[in-house]
Amino acid sequence: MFNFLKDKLKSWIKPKVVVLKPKKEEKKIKEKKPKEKIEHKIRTKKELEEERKISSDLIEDIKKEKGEEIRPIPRPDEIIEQIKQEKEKKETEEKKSFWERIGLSRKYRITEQDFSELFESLENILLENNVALDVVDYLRENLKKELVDKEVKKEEVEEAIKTALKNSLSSLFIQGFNLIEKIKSKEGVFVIVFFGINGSGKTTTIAKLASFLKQNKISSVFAAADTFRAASIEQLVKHGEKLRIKVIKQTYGSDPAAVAYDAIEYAKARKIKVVLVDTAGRMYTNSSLLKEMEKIIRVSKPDLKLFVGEAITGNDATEQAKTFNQAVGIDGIILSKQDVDEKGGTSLSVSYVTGKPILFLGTGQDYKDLEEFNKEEIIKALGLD
Ligand SMILES: Nc1nc2c(ncn2[C@@H]2O[C@H](COP(=O)(O)OP(=O)(O)OP(=O)(O)O)[C@@H](O)[C@H]2O)c(=O)[nH]1
Ligand SMILES: [Mg+2]
Repeated sequence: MFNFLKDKLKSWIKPKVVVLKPKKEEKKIKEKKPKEKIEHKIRTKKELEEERKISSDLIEDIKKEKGEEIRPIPRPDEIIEQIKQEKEKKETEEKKSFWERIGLSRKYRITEQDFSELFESLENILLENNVALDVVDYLRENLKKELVDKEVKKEEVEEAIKTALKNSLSSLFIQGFNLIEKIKSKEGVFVIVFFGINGSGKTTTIAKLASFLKQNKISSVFAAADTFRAASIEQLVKHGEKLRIKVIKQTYGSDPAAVAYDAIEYAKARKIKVVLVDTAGRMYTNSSLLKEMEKIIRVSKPDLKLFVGEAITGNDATEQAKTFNQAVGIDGIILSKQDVDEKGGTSLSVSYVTGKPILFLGTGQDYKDLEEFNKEEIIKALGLD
């Protein structure tokens, strides 16, 4: 996870090689030099000697008169040369990168211009790594507040940027809840319904979660409410056999809400604590499947509606979560396939965009590959701890 992003953020905070930019323009300034010098050599040698003599005679006269040491008055060509050098120096300064500018002073006040320059490169890194646009905008404003006009010692600049980034990223995550405690605190059966698009990992996640609940001594039953996709019921039955968990099922094409209802009744009768309702994958553009989803919710009155999205699909997963949330109001998010997502932008974006917490990360295909979401772990994985 974050293999790409971690390295990029590291080099953003501390550039390994400082390169003057843009190189080409700098060359141009250097090339200009000899040409302009020639212009000032128009005076003849004789004229220059005369000028110098007048100047040194004048100095001698003043010395005699005032009895003190004075510096010769610069000649016009010297003044022009001096102005040119100062202008060049200023231009070179302006072309220096933020890091080089900082290198010149012991204390540094980060200006808006510094920040824009800094953020431009960060923005590219974030977008390349699937961070949603809304999140990039939020980070820009947040970092700006923390960094602009901040006076930092030269040796503390990296730390200040790192801390600001860490704080901004941390604030992206909505505080979640402890699922085990939530389940235990409810009297009677606790119902969780899982939604998401086709193949996002719903059924596998349900099996992983049942195993997690078992470890916490919480019993569960599966509701095979995906009566739509071929072999979906058999898939859940297989998990049930492996985990020794009862599967409540009907035939393909039957009403998913009725399957969920049966499973809840079964759980009530057998004092089973949790009902895990598997549903068919659906695109939010499919209105009949969306209606079906609403009916499952109406009938089963779930304690939690969880969205399962694939981390690897990046902005698509973030958009799906947003749309499912608008359609049914999700309570939390599980991001599957985090193990194959090198970029990590979905986990940084989805909570901020939906305003809902990420509860678990799917990190593989085994039952044990379900991790409780912890934002500190994310910050650590990004090398910002
Ligand atoms: N690497 C990896 N693979 C996963 C993870 N979660 C699920 N998968 C795999 O993703 C594929 C689809 O998973 P399912 O659980 O069938 O997905 P689904 O959302 O139920 O699919 P539909 O029922 O067709 O909508 C399977 O091959 C899973 O093994 C994960 O966290 N990491
Ligand atoms: Mg499924």
